[in-house]
Amino acid sequence: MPVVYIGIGSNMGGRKANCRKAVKLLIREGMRALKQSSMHETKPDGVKEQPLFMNMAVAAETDIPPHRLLKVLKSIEKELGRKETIRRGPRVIDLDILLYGDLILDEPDLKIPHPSMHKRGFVLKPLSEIAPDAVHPVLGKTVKELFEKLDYVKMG
Ligand code: PH2
Ligand code: MG
Ligand code: MG
Repeated sequence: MPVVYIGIGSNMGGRKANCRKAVKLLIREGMRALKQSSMHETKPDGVKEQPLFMNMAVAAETDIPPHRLLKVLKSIEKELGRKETIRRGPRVIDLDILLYGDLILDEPDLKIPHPSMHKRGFVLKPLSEIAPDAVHPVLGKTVKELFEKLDYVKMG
């Protein structure tokens, strides 16, 4: 079974509780959670005028195929109260597929690896905690290498 890495973020309401609930729901939906990072408070990237985020990452085994998994993540986001708001704006919960084994997928509705994961401290820091040796299949670099290359100061 492939190991999938999911990035989790929240900057509205009980941020830690939202992240914890999301992990529970991932398990309910058939993901076998193998590892969870700790939670990291991070400065908002993109739209700056919004509350600080809580970010974490989870490693899970699953045989749910990628598009089906995307639907599962969207339905969990909805169940936790996420509403459609501005792109990159505040959200109760955000669940993103970062890596799906060594799969490379480039479709309009789903790109794997997540197209900006290698530029984002709030993704790479928690991910490097649980999967420093996971390899980005497009860039051919480990998560640890990608994290070390980042301008870490930007992350907050
Ligand atoms: N998510 C975004 C935009 N900016 N910044 C941080 N720190 N953490 C996030 O999860 C985040 C963000 C859009 O998905
Ligand atoms: Mg996101
Ligand atoms: Mg998202």
